[in-house]
Amino acid sequence: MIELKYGACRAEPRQDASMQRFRGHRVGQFIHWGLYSLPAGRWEGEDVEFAAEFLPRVAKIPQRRWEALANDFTLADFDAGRWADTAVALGARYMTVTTKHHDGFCLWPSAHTDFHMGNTPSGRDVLAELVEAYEARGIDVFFYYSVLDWRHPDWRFTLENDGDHEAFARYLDFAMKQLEELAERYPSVKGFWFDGTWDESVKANGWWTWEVERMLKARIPGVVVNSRLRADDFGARHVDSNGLLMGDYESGYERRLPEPWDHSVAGRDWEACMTIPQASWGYHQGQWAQSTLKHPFDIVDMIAHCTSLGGNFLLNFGPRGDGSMQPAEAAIAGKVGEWLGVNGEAIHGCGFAEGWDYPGWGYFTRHGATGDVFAIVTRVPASGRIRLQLPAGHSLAGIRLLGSDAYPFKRLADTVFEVELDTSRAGPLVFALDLAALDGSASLKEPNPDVLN
Ligand code: JFZ
Repeated sequence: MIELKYGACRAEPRQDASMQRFRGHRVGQFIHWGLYSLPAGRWEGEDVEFAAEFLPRVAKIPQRRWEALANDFTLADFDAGRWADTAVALGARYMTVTTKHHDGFCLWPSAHTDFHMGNTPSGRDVLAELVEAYEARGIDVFFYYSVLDWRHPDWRFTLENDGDHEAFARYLDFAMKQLEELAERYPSVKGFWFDGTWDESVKANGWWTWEVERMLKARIPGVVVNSRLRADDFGARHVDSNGLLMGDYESGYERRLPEPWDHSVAGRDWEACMTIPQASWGYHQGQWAQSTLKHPFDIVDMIAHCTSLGGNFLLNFGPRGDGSMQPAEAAIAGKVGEWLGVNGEAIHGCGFAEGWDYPGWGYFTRHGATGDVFAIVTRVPASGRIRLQLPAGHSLAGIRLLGSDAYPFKRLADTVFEVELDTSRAGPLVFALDLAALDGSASLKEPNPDVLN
């Protein structure tokens, strides 16, 4: 172990109530909304086939013209309650919203810049409205904050000379003040999701990322912070120079998931974030994005995949410039939520099922409190049948199809069982397994009359 002043704060996952609550959520709603939602990937009549929130950089838009978008950010069709309703429909337990993205525009009236919601025609504090609407529906709110800031005069990508060092020190001071402001104005926030920390300038200031984590934790008891914030004394990111995770959970899975058989990731908390179109976080109106929307059942597959490895899944939404949700995204949320409404007991509060090998046809999950094991079938084999391979010493007393009843199965060997799938049902099937000790001494339930032994 090398001596680190700004490394990980602990070696093991947090076990306090706030962390356990976050861990049990499993499904969250990510929201990217800002001035980029107005042009929505199109500038001067041309679609720019790149993430919509990168439009000012990719299309090299002059700063004045970008700032002028604030005059059109009228919130003509914005209703925080309607957004929160889509999160409820999705079955999300938390929501993470972009308080400030790379362009520097703030969704709250910040005292430390003029580039904020308060200086748009409505002058409304969108962040306050969102916190209120989501929390009224029992959904935890998290803040995304980009440390990278394309607009601030003191931002630096690299630190080449004394002038850069001085400017960047002022920038870090500004960002710290904004974060203190967010913590003070919205004290019910449950966590922070940092982004834009990959540049050399930030990596050379690991102390500041450590200080941000400390400050937030001192001000907001239980607050949860992602690993992407952090760099250590030597500029190592996410994981410190001793191999320990910084922040409270790993947030490096972006538009990709770990291999489903990679059980090593289950040892720490993590979250994957995912776009609904192929590659844009902000609303992109072009065919390029609109033709690549993911099917709700493929999203269900990803949710099950993450849960089975002890991770959360944060599904991104890009509301439109007028504040309305994209109807296609709202519809997808509804379909995913319909599945979760029937099968959520295999997801919420569930995680990695120790001892259960990865089955090619889907995933096993286990509920943290009850110990119940679930089989989630996302890839139906050509035979229409799956094999349940139980850990040594276990037997199967019965299985139940979620949203239905006891379901027939066949014993092939002491710990191997076969289930013929009802392929007439739409969406991944989930079976709750009623396990018993192999010697029969500890059968948990009455013998199942449907067993086709
Ligand atoms: C960042 C942002 O640039 C993007 O606009 C969006 O907000 C997203 C959630 O985060 O993009 C990233 C960040 C990290 C990686 C890739 C894209 N990464 O670690 O591979």
